[in-house]
Amino acid sequence: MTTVLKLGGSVVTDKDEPETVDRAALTDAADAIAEANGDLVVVHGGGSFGHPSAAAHGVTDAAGTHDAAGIREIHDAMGELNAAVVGALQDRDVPALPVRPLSVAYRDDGGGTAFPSEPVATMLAERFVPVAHGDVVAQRGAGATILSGDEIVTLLAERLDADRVGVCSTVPGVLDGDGEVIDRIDDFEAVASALGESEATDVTGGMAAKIRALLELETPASVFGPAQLRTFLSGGRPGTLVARDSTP
Ligand code: IP8
Repeated sequence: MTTVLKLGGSVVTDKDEPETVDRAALTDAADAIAEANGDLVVVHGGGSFGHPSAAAHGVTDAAGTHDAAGIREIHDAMGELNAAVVGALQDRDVPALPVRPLSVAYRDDGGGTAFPSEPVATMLAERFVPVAHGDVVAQRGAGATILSGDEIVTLLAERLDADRVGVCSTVPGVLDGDGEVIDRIDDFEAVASALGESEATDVTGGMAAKIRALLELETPASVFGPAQLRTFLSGGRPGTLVARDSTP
């Protein structure tokens, strides 16, 4: 059983304070992950680490830069957060290892992304827990652009033939216009108007982009909040199920 879990950047960082880890939230998430069984790949977002520095350098998933110092700054910020996540997991005896996308992933001039999954698959085979993160990656013809954690989740879930996909966000699921959790989404247009923009600086498109990407997957995905992480990791389907067909 292979599970790909996204820890939202806003879950593990204080999104309003630049480059600040939310220690209590990270501790809770690491405790829940330490209790989980089976092959697990963790992917975390940028939160107050990646997004402000990407915005400062005018880099998004569509707008690139050739400014090597800026690219390094974004990558270093994400490296700092990745070290905090890997460290919190290793403190609980989870055999977590960092996976740094800038060194392995890249985009072609049409924006198609390659993320070689062999290093991650080999880590899983050796019983490690790979921890990847949204990052800045080289793109042919554009310098470097942002590769979101959500896109990494979909790429790895496909390449690793994942059995389960979970996206842990700050909200308990995808919310409708009245603030209620939507049980299931199988069509983007049906929920598009309810999916607002992310409040803090988010250079990769917030919840709408997440749902679009998850609907591309064959494996159904669950979107839920931090309080439901244990339920998801123990086999439950909390929050919103995003599934493009009638898979139960
Ligand atoms: O928070 C973006 O990852 P995301 C990472 O998953 C950077 O969109 C570097 C902004």
